[in-house]
Amino acid sequence: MKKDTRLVLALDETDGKRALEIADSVSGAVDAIKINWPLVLSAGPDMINELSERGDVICDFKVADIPNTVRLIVENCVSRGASAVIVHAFTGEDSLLAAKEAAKDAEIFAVTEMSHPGGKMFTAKHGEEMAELGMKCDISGFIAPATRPERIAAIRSVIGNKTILSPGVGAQGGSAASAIEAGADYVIVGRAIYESENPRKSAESFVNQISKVL
Ligand code: OMP
Repeated sequence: MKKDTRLVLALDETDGKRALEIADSVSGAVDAIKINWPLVLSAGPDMINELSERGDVICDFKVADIPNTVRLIVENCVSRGASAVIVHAFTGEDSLLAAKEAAKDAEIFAVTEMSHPGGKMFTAKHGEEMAELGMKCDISGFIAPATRPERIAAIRSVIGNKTILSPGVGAQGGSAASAIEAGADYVIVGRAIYESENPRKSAESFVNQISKVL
């Protein structure tokens, strides 16, 4: 995945036509587009193929299953052109290894601690352990919350120079600059871009905030 603007768009827009328009409008301002269930369920999985023709696509299906099911899902994403797949780490070592093996040259990112308030109930308590497991399985990187930058720093201290992508910027209250300063490589932004009147302008404004702290 390129590392030019350090911005990833979470394209949770559910109208397929509008989603592609937004993807085209932010071209060059984002390093990748993250696709999640809302768009895939409303516009179909071919959306992964369509977006992959435009640039890097991260399939955020937060895969949490037994190794065989994880393998089937990851293989499908990669066959459609995805550059990366997001999985949960709490499923344990065998499932994480299955994801890594199925991904081949694509990247696997594991969730350590979720960004919403509920993320503190269970995931935060095991964030470092999940990061350690991800290191053991040699996955590409981790998802850590922009809503709690100190937790990004904590995960960073466990994972050396592996990649951190940080959601929770904008609509969830986190700041792009604080996330990058705490050690994130990329910030993930959804509603604050795709629901804004001018997604391109909004994406550029995040890129600007990020560039000021680099
Ligand atoms: P906005 O809150 O609209 O910016 O969207 C955030 C995006 O990041 C959504 O697609 C979420 O599913 C995703 N996300 C989180 O918000 N929190 C997490 O802890 C993990 C993710 C993720 O894995 O991307």
